[in-house]
Amino acid sequence: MTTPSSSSSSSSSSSLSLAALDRIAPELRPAVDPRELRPRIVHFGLGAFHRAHQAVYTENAAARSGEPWGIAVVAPRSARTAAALRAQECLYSLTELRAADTVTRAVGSVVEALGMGPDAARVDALLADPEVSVVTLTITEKGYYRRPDTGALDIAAPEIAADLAAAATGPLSTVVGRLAAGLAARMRAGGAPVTVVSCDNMAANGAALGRVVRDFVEAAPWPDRQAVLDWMAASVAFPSTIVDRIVPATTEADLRAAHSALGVHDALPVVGEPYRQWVLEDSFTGLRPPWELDGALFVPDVVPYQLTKLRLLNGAHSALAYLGAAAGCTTIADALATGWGERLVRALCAEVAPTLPAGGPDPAAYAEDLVERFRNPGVRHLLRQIGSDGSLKIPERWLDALRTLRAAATATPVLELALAAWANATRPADDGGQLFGTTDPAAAALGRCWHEAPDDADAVRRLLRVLGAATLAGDSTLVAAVAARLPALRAGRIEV
Ligand code: CS2
Repeated sequence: MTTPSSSSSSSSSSSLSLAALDRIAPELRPAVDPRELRPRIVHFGLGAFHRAHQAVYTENAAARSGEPWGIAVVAPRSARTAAALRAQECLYSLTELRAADTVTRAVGSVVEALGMGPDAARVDALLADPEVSVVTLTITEKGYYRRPDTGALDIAAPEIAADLAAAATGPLSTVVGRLAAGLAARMRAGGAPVTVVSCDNMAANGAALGRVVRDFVEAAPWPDRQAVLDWMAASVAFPSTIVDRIVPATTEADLRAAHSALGVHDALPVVGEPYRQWVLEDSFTGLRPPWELDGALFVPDVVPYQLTKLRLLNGAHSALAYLGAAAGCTTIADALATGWGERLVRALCAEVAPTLPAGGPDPAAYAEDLVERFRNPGVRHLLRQIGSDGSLKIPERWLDALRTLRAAATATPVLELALAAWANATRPADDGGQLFGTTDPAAAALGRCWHEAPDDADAVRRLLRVLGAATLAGDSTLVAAVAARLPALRAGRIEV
């Protein structure tokens, strides 16, 4: 596969486009020519993370294999982002934020950008197309609509209930509904096998996704729903994966920097740390891109990698987010630069390490790598971004480890401090939002815990129940230990 080069240099536009690639330094051009790719992957979730992660692996896999793996990206909500990407012929740039400098280049693996609502017919056609053999998702934890207590699809959630009611005729607004309907359409169109890959930060993310999609099909008003379920059991794989790359939200300064590096305007640049990792359960059905050519690992069992990443990296991230906010920090690098930041990362990793299955990375070495990665001053990763949606992140990142440790009667001072910092950050602010500007779909319920509780311990108990953690809420020693940490946090004192 060749690198795009001078075909038509006549475009006078100053925005990124295929024609404008001629004006970009050759080493900054995509590794593939998007015109040589086909839409063989459908991706739901047009956020920065996908563009800085799976899209890069796919581009390099296509470039190195010569196979035409292109991605049709679907924006679940913002059709505007899809339109902006289309205006650039699906090109965008990625800047690697190294500690001392940056490197920018254009990425060329996206070949179609669709809005899930306005382009529903095209999305369905792609999902039914036998040439599409892989579907990937980055829709964040809240896109799955799982019940916190059972992990089943929350069919009472208004968006899911509306989609179930509309399932016979559309339009569907949730990715779970759209995907279930698309898979049903695929079965009716001949039923070529397909692999659906959740790339969100949840333990057993493949099984979690398979469960909610099946639950949707079971509850949908389709006469052939049993046939759809039977076909899914035989022909649709939901492997688990771990994706890793720190990708902060793009800022105005990033936009300007991308422009000056490329020499043309890019409305949708992304930035990320140099490090990236992708570990996938090797259980695909049908064709897949040779992502291993770009360093992805295909393994029989992802659990040791997945729990290490979730509990150490994401766990430390969330702890830094809430403790850092209480201390007045803005970014992860700020929190690492305090007197307690590095100590917190190491202490959390050491506390949680005994809960990790054998076969993953060495926790102590992993902790040192995290300190290095989190320190990177080039990465302005906002604590507010990481602290948002805490009610969905905390159970994945802290609570399973906490349950395991408490069942073994092991002390959990760091997780208690982290929980206290989260609880502190759920306090309602005067403007009606959360104290440090985080957002959360459960914000109202969390805020009510503070209004209704007579004291800190009772608030902690209620907050844990909102997380679906009834047993932990009934652990009075834990609740008292968490509550005891709150006064210092309120005063902005971090005592790791
Ligand atoms: C972060 C993750 O925002 C968050 O909650 O913890 O996005 C984290 O940066 C990635 O999982 C790193 O791979």
